[in-house]
Amino acid sequence: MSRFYVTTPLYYVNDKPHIGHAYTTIAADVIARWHRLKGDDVHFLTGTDEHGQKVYEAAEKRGMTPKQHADDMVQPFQNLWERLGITNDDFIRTTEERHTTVVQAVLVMLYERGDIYAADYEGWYSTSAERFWTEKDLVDGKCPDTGQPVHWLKERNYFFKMGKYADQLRQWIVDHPDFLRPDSRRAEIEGYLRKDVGDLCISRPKTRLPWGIAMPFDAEYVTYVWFDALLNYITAAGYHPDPAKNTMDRWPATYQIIGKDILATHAVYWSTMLFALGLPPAQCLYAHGWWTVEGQKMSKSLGNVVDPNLLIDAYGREPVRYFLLKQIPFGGDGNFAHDDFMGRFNADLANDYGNLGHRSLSMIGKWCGGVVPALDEPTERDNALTALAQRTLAEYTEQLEALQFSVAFETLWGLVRAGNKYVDSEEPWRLNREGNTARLGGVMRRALEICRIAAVLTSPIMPEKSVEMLEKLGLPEIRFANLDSLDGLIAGATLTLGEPLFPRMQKLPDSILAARKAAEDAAPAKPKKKKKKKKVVEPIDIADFAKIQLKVGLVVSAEAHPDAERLLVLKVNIGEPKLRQIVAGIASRYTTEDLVGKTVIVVANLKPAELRGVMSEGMLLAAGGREVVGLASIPEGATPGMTVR
Ligand code: ME8
Repeated sequence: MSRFYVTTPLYYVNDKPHIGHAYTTIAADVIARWHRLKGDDVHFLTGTDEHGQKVYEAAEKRGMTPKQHADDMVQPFQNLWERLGITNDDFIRTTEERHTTVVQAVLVMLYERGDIYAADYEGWYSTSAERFWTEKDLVDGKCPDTGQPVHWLKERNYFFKMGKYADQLRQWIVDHPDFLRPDSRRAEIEGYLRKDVGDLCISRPKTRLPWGIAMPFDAEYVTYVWFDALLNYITAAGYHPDPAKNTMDRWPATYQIIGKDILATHAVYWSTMLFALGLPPAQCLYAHGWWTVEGQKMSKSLGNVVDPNLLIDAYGREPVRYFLLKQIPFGGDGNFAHDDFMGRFNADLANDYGNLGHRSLSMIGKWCGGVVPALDEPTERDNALTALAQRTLAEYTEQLEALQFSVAFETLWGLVRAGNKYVDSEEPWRLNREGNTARLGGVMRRALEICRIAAVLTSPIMPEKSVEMLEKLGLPEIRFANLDSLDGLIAGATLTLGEPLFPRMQKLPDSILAARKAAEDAAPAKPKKKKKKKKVVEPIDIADFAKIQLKVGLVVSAEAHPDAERLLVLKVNIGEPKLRQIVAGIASRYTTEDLVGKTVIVVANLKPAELRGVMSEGMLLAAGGREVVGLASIPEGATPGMTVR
């Protein structure tokens, strides 16, 4: 029996959970359920992050103390996990004493050892944004977030010697290629670690933020929320820096699942904190991608935040669990649209899986007495089906255990579709007509066996539907056995036809249509465009055109702009000794991963300009206006630096 420990982030209780939170938690639940099914000793931890500025502000807005607010807001999370069938073994709140006392003990230990020290921090402080900025962050000398004035502030704070452990982390990543997944995330952190890693400010003066775990060696300060919250993964597992009080036997975690937004805090802050405690990082830190909704970023102001409760009410919890993990490869970004939901539900669940069960059961009801038929002597086609089932089990296991959920389901659906094809080509209706009962029974039995395998293998994602399917097949429970053979049912057991497992959806439920309309109505009205005077484009002569230097460029790296969602910051090789940094407004069309390795056309002699605080030394040619349709393409064989004309 192997030990398996999986964690989700601790979600902030500043607001209610949405599909993004549900996504991470469902993924962790599926992998936890899978390992339990296999008989492993599983521990699954989730919880809530209840300190910090965000929670403090949310409580203030509601006229509550932060603790009252947290006690209230933790409930929508716990209720949602119950409604989604999440089987966490523990739920930690960072305001619990089992956590706060250990965080304080860690702080004392690191302070006494010199890994935490006090120092003065100086910088531009924005009272409106309640944070420091560097000189180059400022826009016209003002706060880039709020546009309000900033003032120079010198503040004493406590720092964790993060930089001291940076080399250990660099080496760890080299020695443990499976630590940061998927690969693109490892590349991102390797890039981050190429720069100097400074020390981490881990305190906040109470005068600025009174809500947090008190610094045990200085009553004027609270602990920075990230330093506190990250420790939950071990405080919940029984860690204590005093060996006499330490009961932790679960670390390192097998999987820590997070979203890509909190990759650096986990890969860098958390790993170096663990090194300071003499502990290894998790075996795998997996940062998945980002959901948008109906093509837009989810945000309160757009009124398009999807409440998972609405989806559960309208579609049922298990199709929701399936859809979220099937729709996008785990690691990539994706878009949630109700029409896609209906399409996938009907194709995968109603047509493929549900229909294989329903049509097989109804044929057996009509022609084979409604009991599990006996197997007959296998033909070549039957043996091929068995071989496919064996391959499916092996591949499905490997893919699921690597958190490649959508790939694993695709593999399994390959078997389900093969089952439907098998029924079509064996023509049970013909066998019945011809009175070939032995073969008819054998064929239908194999179709049912595929339903059994699909039901067991999907049980981590749709457990109730699996039980329902297995009951129809005359099996009392989910058993992880005989999954590589088409001989796991009990011949003669009574079958139940009942209702189809997933009745086809004819149209979107009314509640969804109403919510979608409400979101559209709530969306801020787009400002009416002033009628622009039609620009008259004056012709230029060739000499003017010749002034523009266009070059072939190769995108070497791409990252999000720190301050503008529409923009990406690229490093482009245009055949010069130094890479060009180009800020391009193409984030609505391209992800950073799309761009690396792409050949583009660069306007190379444009005057450098600062775009939202980041210097841009050129421009890319693209089709479209503000909404980019695509980058101008370049034929194969063109190399960086080549002139374009
Ligand atoms: O960051 N798409 O909490 P948080 C996919 N308290 N996943 C999403 C998402 C989206 N649009 N939006 C949120 C915090 N998530 C800290 C973590 S851990 C010690 C402290 C998911 O409430 C995703 O897992 O902002 C992301 O990492 C997490 O919610 C952030 O939750």
